[in-house]
Amino acid sequence: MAEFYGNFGGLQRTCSLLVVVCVIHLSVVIVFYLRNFSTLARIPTPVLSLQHEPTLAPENSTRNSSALGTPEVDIRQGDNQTLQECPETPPRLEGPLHVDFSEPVKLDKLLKNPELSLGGRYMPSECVSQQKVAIIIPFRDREMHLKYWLYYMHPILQRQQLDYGVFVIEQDGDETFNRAKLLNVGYNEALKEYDYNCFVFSDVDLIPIDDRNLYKCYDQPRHLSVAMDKFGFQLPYNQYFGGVSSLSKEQYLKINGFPNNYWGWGGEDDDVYNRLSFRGMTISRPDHNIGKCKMIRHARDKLNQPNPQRFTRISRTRETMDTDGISSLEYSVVGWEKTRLYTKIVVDVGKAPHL
Ligand code: UD2
Ligand code: MN
Repeated sequence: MAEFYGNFGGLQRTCSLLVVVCVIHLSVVIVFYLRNFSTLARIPTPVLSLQHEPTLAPENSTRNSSALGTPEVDIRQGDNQTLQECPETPPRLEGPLHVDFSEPVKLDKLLKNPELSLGGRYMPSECVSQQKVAIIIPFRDREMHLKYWLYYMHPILQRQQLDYGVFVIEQDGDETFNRAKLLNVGYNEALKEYDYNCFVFSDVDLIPIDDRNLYKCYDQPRHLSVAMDKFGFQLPYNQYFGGVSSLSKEQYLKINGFPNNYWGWGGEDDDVYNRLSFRGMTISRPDHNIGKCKMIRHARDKLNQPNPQRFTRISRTRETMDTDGISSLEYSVVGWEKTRLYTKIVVDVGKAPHL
């Protein structure tokens, strides 16, 4: 019996010890639980809110995008809300617009637009754009035209809810102008900055006069400037692909980009048309009313005289397109400038061969 009581005393001590250990364990668990709970409760909104971040957000910033695809939701709005994909038809479009080149325009208001980031970058704060659009402008010595372009185009592109960047590709030096090669340079340089999957190639002197003409990409390569005032608001011919056009990255690569060997005015747009049709693509266009646009009147530039080789070159697109294009592009960047309205890249594209 004494032995039993002795054992019982031991058992009692062990049990008490066990109870103490359990109480300590429970308290530790409760303390940890409460601490984590209060941390979680503090996480909420502002951390992820980039909605009205000032202009220097990195170009490759926080989008939760898939490889090429369009992100379906965005985490920029903090308050536990996710952004939906932008609608097919942007809700703030105005339709026909008043565009006038007779009065000078001022860019000061645009330069203060907090929604534009350095480099002429914009993405809507209210939804996630379906595409990432690089707008490429071939350029030399057309400051006044560029000013009009920026003045009219930024508000239009914003109403179109595009995630876009503007690239002005300026040919350095005083060699003959090479529009198509500059466009290839623009494609290449834009991709170094952001995961663009759509490219709009636009003359600096063309403005759409209806904002329903969306500057984005379609199932087929798109010709956007279909009814120009300079052609009496008609297409000059069915295969015409000049002015403003858009190609997805995939469409552009399928044709090996644009030709690099058209020096001077003319023919390069027809070569691009040939490339597209040789690769089995067709041209998509907005309807005639929506596709109306205005060109700023100008004289032929001194260093952009009609290219005498253009007709022979156009007749040989099929043989040349696989070797002359983005795959054979050579140039060097001479300088660049970023403002809130554009990224300008100054390039040496080489010399026209002497005839
Ligand atoms: C037509 C086409 C254009 C192109 C060109 C033939 C239209 C509206 N456009 O334009 O897409 O096929 O014929 O090459 O029909 N540029 C400069 N500085 C220069 C020269 C040209 O910036 O010194 C740029 C500028 O963006 C200009 C573009 O190249 O808008 C086309 O040159 P253009 O405007 O002189 O030729 P245009 O109006 O006949
Ligand atoms: Mn022009």
